[in-house]
Amino acid sequence: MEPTVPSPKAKQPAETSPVKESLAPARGLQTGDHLTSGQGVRLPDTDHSLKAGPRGPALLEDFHLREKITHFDHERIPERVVHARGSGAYGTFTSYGNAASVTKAGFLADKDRQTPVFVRFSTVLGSRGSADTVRDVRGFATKFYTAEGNFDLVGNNMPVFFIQDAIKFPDIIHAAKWHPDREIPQAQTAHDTFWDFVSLHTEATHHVFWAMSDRGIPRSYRTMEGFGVHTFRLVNAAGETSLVKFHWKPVAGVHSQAWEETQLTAGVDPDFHRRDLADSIDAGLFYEYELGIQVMPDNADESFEGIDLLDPTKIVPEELAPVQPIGKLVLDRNPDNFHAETEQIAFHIGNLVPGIEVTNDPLLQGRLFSYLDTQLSRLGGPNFTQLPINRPHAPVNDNFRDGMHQSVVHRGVAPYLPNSLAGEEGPVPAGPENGGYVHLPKPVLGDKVRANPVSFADHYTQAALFYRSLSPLEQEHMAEAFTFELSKCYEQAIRVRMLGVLSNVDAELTAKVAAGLGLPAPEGKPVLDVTPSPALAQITDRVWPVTGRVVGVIGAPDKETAALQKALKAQGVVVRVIAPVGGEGVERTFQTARSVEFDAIMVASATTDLQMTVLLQEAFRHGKAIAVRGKGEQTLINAGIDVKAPGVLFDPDPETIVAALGRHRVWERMPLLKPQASSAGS
Ligand code: HDE
Repeated sequence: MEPTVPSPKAKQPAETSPVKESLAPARGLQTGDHLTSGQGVRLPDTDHSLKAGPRGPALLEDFHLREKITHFDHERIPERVVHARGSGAYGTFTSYGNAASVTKAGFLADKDRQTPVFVRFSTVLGSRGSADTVRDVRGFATKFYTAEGNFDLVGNNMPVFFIQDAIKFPDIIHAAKWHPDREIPQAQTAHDTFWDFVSLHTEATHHVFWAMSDRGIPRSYRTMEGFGVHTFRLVNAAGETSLVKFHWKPVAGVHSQAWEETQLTAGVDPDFHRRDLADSIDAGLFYEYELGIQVMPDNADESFEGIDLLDPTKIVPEELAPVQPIGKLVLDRNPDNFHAETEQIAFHIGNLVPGIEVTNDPLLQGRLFSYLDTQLSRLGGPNFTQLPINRPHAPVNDNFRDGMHQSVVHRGVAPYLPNSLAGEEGPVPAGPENGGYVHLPKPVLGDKVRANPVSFADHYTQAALFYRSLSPLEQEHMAEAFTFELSKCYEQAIRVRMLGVLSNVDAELTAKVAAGLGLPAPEGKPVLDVTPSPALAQITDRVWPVTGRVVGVIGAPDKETAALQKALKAQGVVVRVIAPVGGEGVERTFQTARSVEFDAIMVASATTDLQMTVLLQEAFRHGKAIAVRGKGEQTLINAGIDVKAPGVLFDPDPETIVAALGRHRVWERMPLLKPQASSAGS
């Protein structure tokens, strides 16, 4: 055998390398590099934990470490693709019983029937960590754990939607969320892609009007309406049907933040709404709403007073079909664990009970697919219905088997139907006599096409109806909101196109927004005849309950101020003392307090502190009542505040403060704060 001669190539590497290893320039992995086996990143020598030997066990042997770290590595689940940011609470729904005439659903039909619920409120656009107070639609999703199974009313705080057809949902959401290149902006619509889409897609107009109104910036979840948006079909015990829209009416009324307040709050307390919900429940100041329904006859063309009830961009004005209260919801218990309850709750509008049916609204039909589907990736498989927060309170017996995270140990050998082996244990399909859900038979007529009916075509009349139903101040706010948002666009063409859309709704609004943008107002074809719906205005003379409203008291309270505070607390008002430094009974210091946390201020001592000056100026500008006691007047004068202005209350009794809080803001003061036209050029 020939002796093996080592090849010259194999001998060479170390010696012939032109650069000594220690001198090689450091180069991390770069895009385009491929890792081959054995070519890894070398760990630094100081990483003792990874080594076997006297200093510690090898990584694979240390199962404590491995289990702990492995679990930690997987603590996160995907956030919701929309409505990622939210918070929730448990409560009880009590039925008034008057809905029995329209539905056989026991939780609505039986007088005084109490049903446990979980409600999750949310914003739509922002990620889980985004601020609560951004301008956005709010979700208002309720899971009723009824004796007949779960019913989910997955609504919003606005009664209409951007689109009429489910296939457009990814488009509107892609356009409204961040730009995909930089992932900005977070949680807001003030950017090009949103306005590009809605200006090209005019069926969004009515909804955009709601989003730009004060409804887009609620004061708290306590002060929001909720809407089922779609029309549902209710069926009573006699099998009679009606078309119905669901409404949540807040007992505290509908109130909003001022736009400037929302922006400050996003920095001062990004958890503002979440905190208010949790703190209020802890303090026994529960959130309350009435559930109401608008009932319309179930006619052949599914329309009412010329309004197509299957069009989710349309409302039925309350003046045409009054909202009839059918029950009351009280939210009175905070979850114990955010992840297990608020994050893992899975709503699905297909969670229906006998007596409540869906309609052929094309948006609603699309949702029936999406809500189950999305949970598969969010909650990791089909058994999310077994999670405690999602489990119905009614018994479940079905042939669903196996799958990831199956926690039920099913017995029996025959999970199929028909079978002759399961005997008593069943299950068998339940008929109506056993409370089973049986879909109402409905004839289907006409051609199947991908097109909207002609009755969906009017995109402007109801936008005008909404705008013209608002109080003048709300109209002003809407003009400011449009101006702000469009000013944030980079593309002039988008602004111009959106002005074109506005001009087909209302000339006055278009003129205001155009003036703000420094652009000519197009003439368009504004809606001429429309009957306003006063029920849509939120700034009215009505005085609302003050439960959970917050009054900040500047200065250590004297005896009389303390008595005043006690009287306010007795009415459910939260009183927070703001003092120069912390101490007994002090909840905010001059350094930590900001005006946005309070609905009214009481000034009980004299100070020239700069932060208090800013706080008072903001409170004054945002129309908050300011009560003055003792040397407090000097503090206002120091802050340059007109002590004779409306809503500056000297030595008020508790009733005067409650009355001011009950109107939410001192509306009379707001127009006085506007720059006067005559002084504009001076
Ligand atoms: Fe949703 N929506 N949606 N939506 N929606 C979701 O479901 C969807 C629509 C609403 O607190 C997702 O579990 C489609 C209208 C609320 O957990 C997803 C369409 C209304 C919540 C989804 C709509 C809503 C969601 C994301 C058009 C008001 C939060 C996570 C066809 C009536 C629920 C999830 C919660 C959540 C899809 C339209 C309200 C992806 C496809 C209209 C309040 O399934």
